[in-house]
Amino acid sequence: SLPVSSVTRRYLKFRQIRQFLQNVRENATNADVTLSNLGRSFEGRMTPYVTIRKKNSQQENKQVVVIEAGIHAREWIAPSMALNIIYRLAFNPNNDPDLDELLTKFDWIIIPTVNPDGYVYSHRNSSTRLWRKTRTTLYSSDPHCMGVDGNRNFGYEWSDSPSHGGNSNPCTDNYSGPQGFSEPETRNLKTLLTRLGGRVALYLSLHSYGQFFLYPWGYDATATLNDESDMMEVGRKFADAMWERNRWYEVGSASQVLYEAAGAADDYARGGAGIKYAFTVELSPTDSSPHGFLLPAHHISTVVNDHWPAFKQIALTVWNK
Ligand code: ING
Ligand code: ZN
Repeated sequence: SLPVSSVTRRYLKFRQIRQFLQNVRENATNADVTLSNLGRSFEGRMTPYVTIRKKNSQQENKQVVVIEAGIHAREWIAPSMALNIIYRLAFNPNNDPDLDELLTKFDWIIIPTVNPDGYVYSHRNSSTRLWRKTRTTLYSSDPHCMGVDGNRNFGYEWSDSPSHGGNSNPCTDNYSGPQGFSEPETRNLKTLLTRLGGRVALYLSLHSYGQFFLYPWGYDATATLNDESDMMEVGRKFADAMWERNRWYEVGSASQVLYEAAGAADDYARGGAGIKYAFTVELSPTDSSPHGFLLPAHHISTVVNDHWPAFKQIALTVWNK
């Protein structure tokens, strides 16, 4: 079977991700790990997630860091980053002295593939590699027009208007779905956040690519947060930690730095679930890289090594605020 350290060397197929997570649950040395199911995807796949807690912790209502990835199928480095965070928390392979503090302060809930159907489809062959959406078949009879853009389907200020970055045409890559939370994949996340109530201190939605650290609002560039300076402060910590590794990140509101996009996960986390520190991270490579979504697997280890200090830094920053 697959050694757990393989997550730093290759992109795992969905079946291998399930095996990896089972392996982590059984063999974790540094933390207690539970493996649960977020719910089923459109095609009926279980959506695994892990809860990582300090060993033998009795405390039931700790603050939580939630990290989700893979809502967009082709952005393979995002699930890879999520799996690597799981690996580091569960095994502490580099004897990182910060881990005790990170597990004392937070429980960690990590969902590496929010859109398992899309992930499987993008692994099928080279002609489907760049698939972005889910694989819902309900809204068109044209086989080229399957799926919904999960990051346009969350039900906070949802809109399918192109003037807010959505689309009502199922044949487009940013199809918003017929209404907010029409899709099981987004409803599954909503259920988790509702159940966690006020415990979530930090919510991170992992995507690629471009090296952007983004906060709400995505739905409208004229809507601004009343606590934008707090968001910017966390973003600067992330960007400064990345700069130490020679990677330049731009920080700002999604709609102002990139483009308007109604129905994104972080807008819902903030506006619907009431989580103050909700962000989208557009991981490497940069905008100008020739690789884009097709980042070769030999880059995984440097990307995840370079990013881990920044993730640690912002978790500790939100704790202190
Ligand atoms: N980019 C994000 C997208 O969903 C984004 C950018 C995130 C915009 C959050 C607004 C809010 O289009 C990618 N690469 O998916
Ligand atoms: Zn994305």
